[in-house]
Amino acid sequence: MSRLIVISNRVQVPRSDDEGAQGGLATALFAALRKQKGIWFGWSGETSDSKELHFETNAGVTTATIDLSEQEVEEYYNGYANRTLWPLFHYRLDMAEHERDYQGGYRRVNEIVGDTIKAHLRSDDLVWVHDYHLIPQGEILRARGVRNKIGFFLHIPWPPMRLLTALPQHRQLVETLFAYDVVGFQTEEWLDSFHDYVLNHLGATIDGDEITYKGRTIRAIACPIGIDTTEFVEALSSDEAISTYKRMVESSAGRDLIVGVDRLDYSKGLQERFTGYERFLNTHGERAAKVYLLQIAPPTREAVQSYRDIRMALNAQSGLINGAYADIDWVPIRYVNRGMSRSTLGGIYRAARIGLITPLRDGMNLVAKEYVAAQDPDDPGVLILSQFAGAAEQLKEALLVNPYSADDLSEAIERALRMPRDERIARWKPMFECIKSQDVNWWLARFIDHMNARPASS
Ligand code: GDG
Repeated sequence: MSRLIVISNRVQVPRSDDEGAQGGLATALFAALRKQKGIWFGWSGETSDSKELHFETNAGVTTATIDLSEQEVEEYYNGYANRTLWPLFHYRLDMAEHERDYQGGYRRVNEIVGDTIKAHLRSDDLVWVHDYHLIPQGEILRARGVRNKIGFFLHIPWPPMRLLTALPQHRQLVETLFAYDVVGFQTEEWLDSFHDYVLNHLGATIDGDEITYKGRTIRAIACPIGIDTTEFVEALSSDEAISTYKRMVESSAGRDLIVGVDRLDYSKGLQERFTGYERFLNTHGERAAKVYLLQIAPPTREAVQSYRDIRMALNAQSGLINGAYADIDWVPIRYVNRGMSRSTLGGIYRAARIGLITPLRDGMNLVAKEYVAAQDPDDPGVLILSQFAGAAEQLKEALLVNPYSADDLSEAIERALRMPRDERIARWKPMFECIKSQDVNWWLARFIDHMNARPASS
């Protein structure tokens, strides 16, 4: 079997007791690399001027990391990745910043990564590049003579053509994708947007999965990422998950728990969620006092101003709602700004009558899948899911809502609380079957199969 060489922005080896805001990408990649031998390359998360590669093996996964300089982090990571591409790809043209320095830093760091990795590649390695931080990596490796099969997977949405054209040099960026053998998206919707761009803007030709442009043919597919469902379900029997579940039930004092878990990010729709929940409190007085919302939101990317802004806004909003509606023995929102271990999260999900997952835009959203995985099959809770999360393409039996509409959110909460057990089971079952059959191993195997099916580069 070929080695799998994964390249992603951050290399993070999750541990079961990890309390950080472990991103979905890291969680999934670690599970993937445990199945197939290889190396995981990327930034260590540290800043220094050294470009030495550090190898380490943890729980069967070998990682190789480099540090970046402060300027590189600022231009590549905080700049082009998180101030330019992230907002634009999440349909937030208003928040996207366009600076030449960011673009230059992005290119430079991608070249550093390519130079570093090239020396460690064997001719039959499969190379798999991840996410918006590293879009041009395939082209950079090709320019250094790498002939291996190289795949790219985008974890976030691919924006509609008209939005993408607001990015200076969008064409050059998209053209770099033609250096890969396989390009994967989370959903059919993002794949459609990509098709629209390459067809109507580049003049490429599309034939089924294959796209040909300037003599180069790539395969572009929708390949939705999953969670390690079996492992997640098993972890629910851990002492920590069980004691968390009991603690939640006790501290709920007969009230229904609504849970949200999100990195503190404007794409996750937290302000709109709080507004929708407030609408529910306001319009369902009697029932409202019998529920509470636990929102876990570990801060991320705090070097970027818009992330500091959203944190301040949510502090104020949760304070206002609690001030207006709380009673001497009840607060409507428990708002927690720190990470929890995965087992603790499992216990919380299981105790929650409602999973309220309402991003404004999300490539997939793994929390929705984790919530489904954690439910008691005989008495499951209800998933309320944004129609704009990639996960909505698979989890069709959730209560799908428009996250921008406070009325929609309020009505869905009311409906979920009233939902009889039979209906909850009938909705939960097909969702569980989906996340069980299309789990992280399915995702990995499907992507790798597509890579293997490509002809070797001549
Ligand atoms: C990107 C895309 C796509 C959260 N808080 C804690 C914690 N988490 C874990 C969750 C989940 C993961 O982080 C979050 O994954 P999401 O998919 O919900 O969101 P992003 O981080 O934005 O991920 C997204 C994903 O990549 C994968 O392709 O689905 O659309 O934006 O696993 O459980 N984990 C721990 N403590 C926390 O407090 N341990």
